[in-house]
Amino acid sequence: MAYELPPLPYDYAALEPYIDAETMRLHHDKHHQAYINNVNAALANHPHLAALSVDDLLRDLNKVPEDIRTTVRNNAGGHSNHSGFWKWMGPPNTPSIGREPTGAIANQIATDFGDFESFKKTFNDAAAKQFGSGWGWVVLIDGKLKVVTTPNQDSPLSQGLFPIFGNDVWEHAYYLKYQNRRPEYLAAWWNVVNWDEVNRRFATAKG
Ligand code: MN3
Repeated sequence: MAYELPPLPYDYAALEPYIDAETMRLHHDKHHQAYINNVNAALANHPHLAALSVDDLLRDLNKVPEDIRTTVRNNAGGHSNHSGFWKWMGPPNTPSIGREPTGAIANQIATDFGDFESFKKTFNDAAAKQFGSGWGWVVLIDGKLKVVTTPNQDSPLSQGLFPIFGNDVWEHAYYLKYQNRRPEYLAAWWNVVNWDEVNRRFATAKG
């Protein structure tokens, strides 16, 4: 069963003014679709691997034959990362989107970072410093929230970590609107974080 592009759970323009419609259209319809096409092509002759969920594939890349491992790491990673990304964002100025975190994640942020501002600063600093393309992530390590980054489309799943949420700092995620101003994009992005979805994933991370 080949992987398929999940529909965006909102309109292309829904994240305006923080993320523009044209960026969303290209990012979802072209970039995400390309990762899916590439991983499907790589797995075309490996039905036992293609039968796995994309996340299970990423949890153990050693089971992927060496000649396609880098292609799978990059493109299955791209598929998994973006599938989560669309869902942990949502239209600003609607309940549980943007503003302050809610629920269990709010308490965990307060415990581990003191307050939301310190947490955001830690995340934004790490993501701003990620050299070239990559992602900033929030994961749980030994019961504490940690901010980590990965290069390219590497998934935290391949390091045994569950990505609670994260932000895409590839230029394709922000260049049309923010050009080279990655820190401005990072600051604006918090306005579209879907805290209900983050709380669902936080519960999964806790197991
Ligand atoms: Mn992207």
